[in-house]
Amino acid sequence: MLRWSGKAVLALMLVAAPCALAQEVTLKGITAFAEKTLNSRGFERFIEIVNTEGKGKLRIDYIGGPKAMPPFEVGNALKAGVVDIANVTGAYYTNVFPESDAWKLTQRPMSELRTNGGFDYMAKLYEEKMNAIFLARQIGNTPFHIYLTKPITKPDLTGLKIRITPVYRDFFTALGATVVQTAPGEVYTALERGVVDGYGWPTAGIFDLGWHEKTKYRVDPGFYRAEVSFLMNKTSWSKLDDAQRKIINEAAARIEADSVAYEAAANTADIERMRQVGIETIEFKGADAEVYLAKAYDAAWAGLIKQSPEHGPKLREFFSKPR
Ligand code: 173
Repeated sequence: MLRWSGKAVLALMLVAAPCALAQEVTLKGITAFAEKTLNSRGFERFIEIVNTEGKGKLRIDYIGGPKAMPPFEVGNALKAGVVDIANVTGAYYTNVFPESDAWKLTQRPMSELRTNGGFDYMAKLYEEKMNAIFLARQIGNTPFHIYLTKPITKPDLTGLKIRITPVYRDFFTALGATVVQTAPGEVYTALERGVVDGYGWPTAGIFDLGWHEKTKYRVDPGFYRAEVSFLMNKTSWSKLDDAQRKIINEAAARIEADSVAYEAAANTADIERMRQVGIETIEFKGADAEVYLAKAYDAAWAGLIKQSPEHGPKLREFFSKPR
């Protein structure tokens, strides 16, 4: 029989205990947008901060973007714990959690939503429906637009085929469009082959994948506010200690706080660049613009409330601008 002397046991404990405590946790991170493009950059900065601040405690292993996983699969993968942390927009996982697409309808800043109960309401739904922790919104101040290869003279898309995600479905359908859903990775080819006459996308980012080469018009004003956020699998989160959570929360809060300035700069730069490459602006003004925007919000809220009679009206109260 093997017998341990008291001294040997003590020595083992001294060696083993600090090791167990010091073990570094590795989290798998994925983005639904192409690596190093506008909508991934905030996440890449977040990973850099976490990996610097977290040395020896916590590390995010960046698996990458759509080459590693189709964008519309990211929500499922996060829920199942196939990945631990994700950079993704609500429109890409309405299959898992339909209310996620409501973020686009926020007319108040995140700082206000974090105190008016709107954030907490959504965070609870993320936990219940997606087994997820909502960490931060890194894109929240950028409108969407219709981009076209053919001109229009009024807010009417009848006869046009437009590339969508769930973000634009209700609105573009209300404007008479025929809609085709694709991931961003398929937009260039769809434009090139004439499969679509245009697409929805935020103000900034069309240069990232070369779409400006095939785009002739941007329709103004922009509508809604794009949302791209960091989510974490709740089970993975529950395994972290306080120090590890603090590193993640602080890095996430930093990126959310920086987003207003980051987006404003990106939007200004891309609008100027569109002008330079000859993309024309089709602008609805005055009453036309008001009707256009009212239609955008009304169509989306109606769609959301139909999908979710329980939570839709509540979210509308939290997110909408007071009338
Ligand atoms: O793919 C999209 O057009 C889309 O839904 C989206 C959402 C947020 C940011 C960028 C694109």
